[in-house]
Amino acid sequence: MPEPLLPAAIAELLVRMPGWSGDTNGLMRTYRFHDFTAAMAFMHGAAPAIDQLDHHPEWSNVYNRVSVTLRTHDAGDRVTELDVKLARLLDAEAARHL
Ligand code: H2B
Repeated sequence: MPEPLLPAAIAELLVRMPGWSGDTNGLMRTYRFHDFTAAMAFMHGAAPAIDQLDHHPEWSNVYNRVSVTLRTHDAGDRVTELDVKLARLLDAEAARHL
């Protein structure tokens, strides 16, 4: 089971994660795509890799936007390395649909 990251570690990571914000309770980002179809393609495109990682985002869609919160339920809803990994995975997939 991954350990929660310390506040200082999260702050340091966020400096090099453009678009992301958050704290020990969650990493947050809202992606904006051209339209609804692109937003859906992003969510569907990311789904297999998310399942393979076995670590899932809390995310919601409004038209062309997808808002994401990442935290680890198995670690008391704190941010762990798995959330950082998932953030990078989502950024890579989003770049394919922007
Ligand atoms: N996703 C997130 N965000 N946190 C978890 O703790 C988590 C998960 N646990 N996806 C996984 C699934 C766990 O429930 C399964 C049984 O591995």
